[in-house]
Amino acid sequence: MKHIVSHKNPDTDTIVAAITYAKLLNKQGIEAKPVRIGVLNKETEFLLNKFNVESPELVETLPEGTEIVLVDHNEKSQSIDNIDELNLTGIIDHHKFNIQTSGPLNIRAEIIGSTASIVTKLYNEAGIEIPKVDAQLLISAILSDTLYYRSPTTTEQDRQIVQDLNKIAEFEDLEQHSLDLFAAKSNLGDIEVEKMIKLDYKIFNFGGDDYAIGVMETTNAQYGINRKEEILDKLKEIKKNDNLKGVFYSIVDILNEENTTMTSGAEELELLKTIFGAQIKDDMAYLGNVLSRKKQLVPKFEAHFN
Ligand SMILES: [Mn+2]
Repeated sequence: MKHIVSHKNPDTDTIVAAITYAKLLNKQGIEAKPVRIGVLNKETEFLLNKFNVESPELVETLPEGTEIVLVDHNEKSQSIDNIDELNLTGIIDHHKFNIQTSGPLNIRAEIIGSTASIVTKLYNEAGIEIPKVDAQLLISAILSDTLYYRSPTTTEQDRQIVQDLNKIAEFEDLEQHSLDLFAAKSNLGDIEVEKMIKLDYKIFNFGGDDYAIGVMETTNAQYGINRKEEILDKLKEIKKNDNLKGVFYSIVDILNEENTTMTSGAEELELLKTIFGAQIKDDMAYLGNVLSRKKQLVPKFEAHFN
């Protein structure tokens, strides 16, 4: 049984890719099931409830030798804890690659806005009809990962795939659906601050040191900014406890396309000024129209440190 593994701090794209890719394999007569290694975010929870889809099973580790395929990630630090004991046979992803494997594997990687777009192409290449609910999920993941085409990671293919999928999914108003998803994601209630920071959070090695970058994509940036004091305290604490060189937390205002970033200290703030020409005010860095960690934040950090 192949286990389709979504990434840590899962987002809608990785969960939808795991569910729909496992189903595609099932339709091809291959035993497969999706798994997740973290709590669903509010957006994904809303989506699965709306279309009455079961959440992938939550696991911490898998039995030694289990065959796995990674979706929407390829770095071990973002994957299941005992990955080195498992039989990794495939990766479907749209991120930069940073993995060393002990055996050969099937890799499908593209420069495209979402892993869900790639899974749609795999369905089409296999000549297998996409069930309506899967078309609904795939569209949702593409709209989510591209921030309704606002992210610079968006490609013409993503738009075309959504148009084609919508012949099956039949959303009357795609933009309204994206707003519903973003509203669900933005509704954080009184979530504990560390959980909030780590909802969408990745560790990167820049120039030999580990840095963490958390992102809050939201239609209600004020919610995050109002919690500034506790966020700043927590970022310092995480830096110390998790042995990081720096922690960044970007509040991405999806509708106004603005990035406000908080950091674990003054040095990190200074770094943002150097790398991004950020304006610093009230202990926060204003980065302007920087919406994508993958395409805008990480490459600039790497260029700076290398
Ligand atoms: Mn993705």
